[in-house]
Amino acid sequence: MAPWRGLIDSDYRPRLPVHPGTPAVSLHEGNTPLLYSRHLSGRTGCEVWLKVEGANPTGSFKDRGMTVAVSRAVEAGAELVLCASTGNTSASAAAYAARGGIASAVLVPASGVARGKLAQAARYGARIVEIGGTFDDCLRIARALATSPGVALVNSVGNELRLAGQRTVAYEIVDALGAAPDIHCLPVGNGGNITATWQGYVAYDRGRPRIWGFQAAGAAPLVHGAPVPAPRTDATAIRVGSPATWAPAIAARDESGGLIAAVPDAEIFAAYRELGSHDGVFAEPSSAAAVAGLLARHRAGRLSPGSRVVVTLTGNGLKDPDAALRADYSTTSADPTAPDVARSLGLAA
Ligand code: AN7
Repeated sequence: MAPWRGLIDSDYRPRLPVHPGTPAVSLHEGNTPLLYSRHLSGRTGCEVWLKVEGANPTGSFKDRGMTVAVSRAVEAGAELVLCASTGNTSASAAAYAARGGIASAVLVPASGVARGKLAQAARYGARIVEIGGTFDDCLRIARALATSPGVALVNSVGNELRLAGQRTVAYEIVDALGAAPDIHCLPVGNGGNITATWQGYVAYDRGRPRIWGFQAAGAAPLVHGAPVPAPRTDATAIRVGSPATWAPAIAARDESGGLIAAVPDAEIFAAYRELGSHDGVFAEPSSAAAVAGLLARHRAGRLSPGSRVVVTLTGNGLKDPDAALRADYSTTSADPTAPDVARSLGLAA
């Protein structure tokens, strides 16, 4: 079998907005695992699959769009890749800019970016600007600066390059399952991913799932139908009060016969723990919002038994170690002797 070389050099290339001369700036993103979840299937009476986007090179789904956006930025002679971010976009943009040999600058809210994501942006060499405001403030400023010469804004809002790359997640799922699932669950922040995922199924034309999007209850503008000035949730990736891709996200919901619903943080973090301890998949809290939403629909009797469901786990749990260690876990200590360790583990001597 030929080795995987990333999305631009894959069979999906004809579906991506690249030219013969576009340099492929790639970290071999895509081709992520689609794992059957015995635990969630058992709990819901459905067939539940996990699309593990945390297995991408920078640990989130953002790499799918970033390979396209940065390849085209390099082709166009850009000197600086710029983005606003709740964390994952900044990690991805900085990595692909480094790979493409150009500089990057990331605008992030001064509080609320998970530490692993900041660590990534730092090590990929981004100029990091911490802004005393929300993600929505960062995006407003990034858009204002995007007209400067040599700057390539790589946020997904209105960015066909990013969306085209992110559509590939649907192609991979259809290719793996042989058809579209009945339901596709995913977390929703700024609205780009729900838009691209839906458009991907439509473009691939082998069935259309209902799209079920989930926002954190304290940051659920698409559910309320109005912006949330001070969005609140510990799932920081989706702490967005004014989604820039608003209308297309609503269109994805409505055209698919789906929904966008809110899930409280307590349920998000319960699902977060459950995924790790029952499925061996460590996803970040925002990703777990999609699992929490699926379980809530099941509890409410709104999930038809036997449905085939795919859940996008958008980001890797390692990105947010503080969240991981805030959730309950156990350690015991022992002296450096086998008998004492046996005692602390309750093993027979
Ligand atoms: C793990 O990094 O917006 O609805 O700036 O990192 O397309 O915004 C991240 C979003 C879900 C929501 N899960 O996707 C950013 C950023 C994770 C994320 C979302 C994000 P969108």
